Amino acid sequence: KELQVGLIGCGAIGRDHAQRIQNKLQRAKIVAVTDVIKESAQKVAQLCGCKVAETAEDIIADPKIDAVVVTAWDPAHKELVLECIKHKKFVFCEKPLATEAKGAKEIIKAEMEGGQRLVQVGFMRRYDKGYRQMKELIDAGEIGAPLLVHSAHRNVASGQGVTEDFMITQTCIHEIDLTKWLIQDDYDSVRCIVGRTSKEAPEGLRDPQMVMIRTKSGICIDIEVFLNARFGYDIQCQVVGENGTVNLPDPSYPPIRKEAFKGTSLCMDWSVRFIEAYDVELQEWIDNTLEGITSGPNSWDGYIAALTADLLIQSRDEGGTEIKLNTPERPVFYA
Ligand code: NAI
Ligand code: NAD
Ligand code: ISE
Repeated sequence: KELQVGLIGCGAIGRDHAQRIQNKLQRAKIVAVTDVIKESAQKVAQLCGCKVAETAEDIIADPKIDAVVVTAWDPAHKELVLECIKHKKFVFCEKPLATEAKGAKEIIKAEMEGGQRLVQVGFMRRYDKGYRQMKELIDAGEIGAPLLVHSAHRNVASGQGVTEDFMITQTCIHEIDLTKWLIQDDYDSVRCIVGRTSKEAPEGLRDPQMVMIRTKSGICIDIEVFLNARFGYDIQCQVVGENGTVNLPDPSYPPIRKEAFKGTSLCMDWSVRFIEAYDVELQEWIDNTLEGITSGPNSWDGYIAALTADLLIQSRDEGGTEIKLNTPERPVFYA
């Protein structure tokens, strides 16, 4: 059997995911795409040899479509996912599940009332080989109990229309989810501070920002979010344990020696940095959906990430106060 997929949002990642499903992955076919900008949908439909649906609702309500991929921009995710739940459609939604915890909570409520888990959130770093290797070493006790986590999320340049809130809800959201998964500990308190802003940052965007999180067991996490780092798309993570440290491996590029220089290139593009992770996450989603099950990051993970993001924004806007999280208990439904 082949999963019949409809995709909503034909921008940068929508185009990639559509082609990935159509040409690279197994057991699924993109049958329809849509976008609020008609030409974007037409371009992707042409690349995939599929039809353009007039509206997102046409895709979600189509009985011939088994499952939906949401790659629209962040503020559209909540309503689209709610609509999928209403129609009992499996949905892969790019992160964030919702731009605020309030929206994510509505999704949780609707999904639980429907009695079936239908949602997977695009936290693809959990599928990255490097992070998985780190997790295996930590779980095996190789570095002893984790004490500290240092991370950096550096983009080459902030895209058009990026706001300070997006820095948390769209960018840092990856580390918010990933770190909790990596060290298996709930968050207890959060802070976000801003200092000197880079002259490369556009008007009105305080960039970089520093996020600090303390977990329930006392692990201290720092995350640098820097959207205009210019030199590369640079994702760093180091966990410091009682007996040693473990680092996220950099992507592998061949060492070059030339003109009195020795070194390796840096990745410049987010869409290739985790390219294998996208493939693994979506293939797993396809295979599970065909079996009528879900695994991987679910709505509860999306909700906890959104809750953490809300409080980080509040902390930043209050000048960096430390705020308690009071993480709600994970319902059995999402165990
Ligand atoms: P984009 O702006 O290039 O594309 C978004 C597209 O969605 C646009 O074509 C827009 O017209 C369309 N759209 C927006 N609302 C819509 C709606 N209600 N119905 C139909 N189409 C709609 O953005 P990009 O970079 O492709 O990001 C899309 C989503 O993917 C975002 O939520 C972003 O956070 C996420 N993302 C995740 C990444 C990851 O590493 N997991 C990487 C890049 C993006
Ligand atoms: P984008 O702006 O390039 O594309 C978004 C597209 O969605 C646009 O074409 C827009 O017209 C369309 N759109 C918006 N609202 C819509 C709606 N209601 N119905 C239909 N189409 C709609 O953005 P992008 O970079 O492709 O990001 C898309 C999403 O993917 C974002 O949520 C982003 O956070 C996420 N993303 C995730 C990763 C990742 O690494 N997991 C990477 C990039 C983007
Ligand atoms: C984008 O949406 C992503 O998800 C990328 O992974 C991230 O690095 C970038 O900052 C976001 O805009």
